[in-house]
Amino acid sequence: MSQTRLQLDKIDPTPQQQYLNRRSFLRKLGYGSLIAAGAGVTGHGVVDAKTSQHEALQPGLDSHEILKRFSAPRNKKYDLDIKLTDELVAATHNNFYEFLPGQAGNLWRITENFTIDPWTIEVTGRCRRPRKFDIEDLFTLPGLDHEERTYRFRCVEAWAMDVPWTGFELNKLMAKVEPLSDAKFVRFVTVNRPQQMPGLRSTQGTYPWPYFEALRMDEAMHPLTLMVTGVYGRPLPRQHGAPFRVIVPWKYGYKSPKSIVKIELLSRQPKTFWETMQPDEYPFLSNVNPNVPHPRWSQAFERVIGTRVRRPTQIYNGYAKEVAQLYV
Ligand SMILES: Nc1nc2c(c(=O)[nH]1)N[C@H]1C(S)=C(S)[C@@H](COP(=O)(O)O)O[C@H]1N2
Ligand SMILES: [Mo]
Repeated sequence: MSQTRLQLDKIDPTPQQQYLNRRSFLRKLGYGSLIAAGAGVTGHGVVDAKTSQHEALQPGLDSHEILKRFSAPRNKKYDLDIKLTDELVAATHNNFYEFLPGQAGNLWRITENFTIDPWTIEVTGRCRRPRKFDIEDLFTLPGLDHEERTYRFRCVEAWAMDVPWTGFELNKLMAKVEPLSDAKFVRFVTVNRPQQMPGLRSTQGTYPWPYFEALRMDEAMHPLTLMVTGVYGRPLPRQHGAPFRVIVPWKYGYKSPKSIVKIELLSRQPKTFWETMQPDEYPFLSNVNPNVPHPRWSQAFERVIGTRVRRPTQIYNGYAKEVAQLYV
C-alpha cells in the first residue's frame, strides 16, 4: 500500500461517519421526501430516484458509491476547469469559531455531537410571508431543486479551495417569503448553542455571539449566492456548517455563514460579526481583491489547501464577469 493510501485510511473515519450520518439523515426525512429529494437529486424522475435511493440505503455500499448515487446534477455553467480540492482535505481544514477559535484540522471531531436534526430556519423581517422552514421543507418544497456547482472559495487568511457544493440559489428561498420593496439587506444568524459548542463557552464575553453576517439584497439575490445543503454529493458535514449554510463565492470566507437558524430582511445595513470587532480588517463588503491588502498581510496570492500550489488571487475570486456590475 502506498504512503498516500495509508494516510487516507488513517483519516477515513470522516467519510465513513458522513456516510452513516447521511443514512440516518435520509431516514429521518421520511420515505416520501426521500423520493422527492431524489427526483431533484438525480434529475431522472421519481422512479429512478426511488430505486437509487433504495439501493443506497442498503448496507455494505462504500461511501464513494453512495456519493455517486446521491450527487445532484452538476450545473455546467459553474464548472471549474481545474482539479477540485480533495474531499478529505476540505473536511479536515475548517474554520468554525463556535466550536474552536482559529483554523483547525480536527473540527470534524469536535463537531461530532452537534445536533442538526430537527432544525428550522426562520425567515423574517421585511417580507410579506415570514415563515419557518424545516429540513424537509428545504429538500422538498417546489422550486428548491438541488444542483451541484463547483466554486472557488477564498478565506481572508489567504488559503483557498475548489469544491462542489450542493444547494439552490438563495433567491429561490427569498421568493417564498416575498420580500417587500424596502428590504435592502439580508442578515444571517448562526445557531447559539453553548452546551454543544465549546468555542462559544470559551470565548463568552470576547466575541459578540451568536455569529451574524449580512449581504446587500442584490448580493443575496445574485444567482451565484447559494443556500448550501451539501458538499461532495453528501449532506453538509457538521464542520462545514450543517445542516445549512450560505456560500458567497466572490467574498472572503467569513461572509459565508454556517449552521444558520435565522434570516432577516432589513431596510438598513446591519453590522456583521467581524466588522463589529475590527471594521478596518473585515468591512461589510469584503469582496476578494488581490489589490487591497489586509492591514496585516498581502492578498495578492493564495495557498490551495492540500497542495503546494500558490496562485495569484483573482479579483472577485474569479467571478468578476458575474458580479463586477454590482459594484459600479
Ligand atoms: N457560523 C460561522 N460561520 C463561519 C465561520 C465561523 O466561525 N462561524 N467561519 C467563516 C470562515 S472565516 C471561513 S473561511 C469559512 C470556512 O468554511 P469551511 O470550514 O467549510 O471551509 O466559514 C465561515 N463561516
Ligand atoms: Mo476564513
